[in-house]
Amino acid sequence: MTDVPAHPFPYPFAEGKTALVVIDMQRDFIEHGGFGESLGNDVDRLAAIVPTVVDLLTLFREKGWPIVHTRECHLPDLSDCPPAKRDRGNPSLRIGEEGPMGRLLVRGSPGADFVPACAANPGEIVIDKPGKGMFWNTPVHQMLQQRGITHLVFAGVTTEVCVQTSMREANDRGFVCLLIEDATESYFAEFKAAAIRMITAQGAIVGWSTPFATFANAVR
Ligand code: TIU
Repeated sequence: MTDVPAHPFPYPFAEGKTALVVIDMQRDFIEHGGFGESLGNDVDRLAAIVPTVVDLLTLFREKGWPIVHTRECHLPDLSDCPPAKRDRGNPSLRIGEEGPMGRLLVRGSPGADFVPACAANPGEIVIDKPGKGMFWNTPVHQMLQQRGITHLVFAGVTTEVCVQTSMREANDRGFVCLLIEDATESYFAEFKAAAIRMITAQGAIVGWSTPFATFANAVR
C-alpha cells in the first residue's frame, strides 16, 4: 500500500489491485453538436480536462496498470434506452436522432466514440453502458473481479452525473475509490465542487479525491 495525500485523509493505493476508470470521454459530451450541447450546455468546459486525462492514461500505461473506458450509448434500435430517459427535458436533439456527428448516443456513431486523444488502446477494457452508472446492465463487475481489482481511480465526465453515479455504484460493491479532481469536469462549476464535497464528506463516505500531480508524485 502507498498512502496518497488526498481528501479527507490519505488514500490507500494498492498497486496490482487498482484500475483506472475513465468515464464517458466521448465526442457527444465534449465536442460541439453532440448530446451535451443539445441539452443547452457549454461543452468547452469539458474539453479543458482532456490533457490531464491523457496524462493520467499515460501514467497507467507506463506502469502497465489496467484501464477501463466507458461510453454512455444505446443500441441502434434504442431497446436499451427507456422512454423516460429519451423523452426527458426539451433538448434540441433527442437520443437516437441524427446530428452533425451521427445519431446521438448510439453505439457506433462518431459522436458516441471517444475524443481522439482519449481513445482506448488495444487490450484496454471498453464498456458501453446504457445508464449513467458503469455497473447497470454491463459486465464490468465480473471483469474487475476476474482481474482481482479492489481499488478504482476515477476520471472523466460529468462529475456529478456519470462519474458520481459510477463511484457510488462502485463503493456499494466494495471498491475503494479515488477521484482525480482535475481529470473530471462538469458543465456546472458549482456541481463539480459540490459532488467532490459529497463524495469525500463523512470520512470518505463514497471515496477520496486528489489532484493528478499529487497522485502521480505518490505512485511514481
Ligand atoms: N448531462 C450530463 O451532465 N451528463 C450525462 O448525461 N452523461 C454523463 O455524465 N456521462
